[in-house]
Amino acid sequence: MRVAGKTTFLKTLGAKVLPGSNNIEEYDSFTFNLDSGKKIYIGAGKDIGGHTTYINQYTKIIEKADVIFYFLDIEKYLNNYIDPIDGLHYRRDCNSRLDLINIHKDSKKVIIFATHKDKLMITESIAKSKFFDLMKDKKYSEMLEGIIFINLTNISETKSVINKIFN
Ligand SMILES: Nc1nc2c(ncn2[C@@H]2O[C@H](COP(=O)(O)OP(=O)(O)O)[C@@H](O)[C@H]2O)c(=O)[nH]1
Ligand SMILES: [Mg+2]
Repeated sequence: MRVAGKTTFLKTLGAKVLPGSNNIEEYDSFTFNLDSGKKIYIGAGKDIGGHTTYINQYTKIIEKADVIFYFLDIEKYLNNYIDPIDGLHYRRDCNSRLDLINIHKDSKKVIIFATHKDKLMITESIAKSKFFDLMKDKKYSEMLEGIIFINLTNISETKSVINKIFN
């Protein structure tokens, strides 16, 4: 999703993101060193915006990926945010992307980040149960089971989550 924290996450991983054209920024391959000593190799790529125009590239992006990371702003999701400029309904927009990922993911691992958890006015466990309740009848509800609630502006929290995911 747009402004959910994709670039923030990529930078915490260690990508050196260079500005390009059309809202697309490029980065070279790099490695992330896990606390265990293991290294994760991240291939060069593009940091594209979450704007709807990129939705038609989702299939291609998913096919090329080894692991799929999806970022949504949980505060906007739970509060049913409507964008004042384009009128997009956050939930609907988010759900249609989840559906698309679910359709094309094959056997790939999908990791879903519920970002901006620090903006919630309720506890994480209440937020989680509200979220699961909203999603319980979705075709992709199983894909959401391991959802990670996170504050991506907290670098040590993010690094610890990365270590958990890849160990
Ligand atoms: N409070 C808070 N801010 C966040 C979080 N994740 C990202 N942000 C902020 O949200 C804005 C958009 O993040 P960015 O990484 O550029 O989103 P992108 O459009 O998905 O690449 C930036 O100002 C980030 O600092 C979070 O978990 N909590
Ligand atoms: Mg970005």
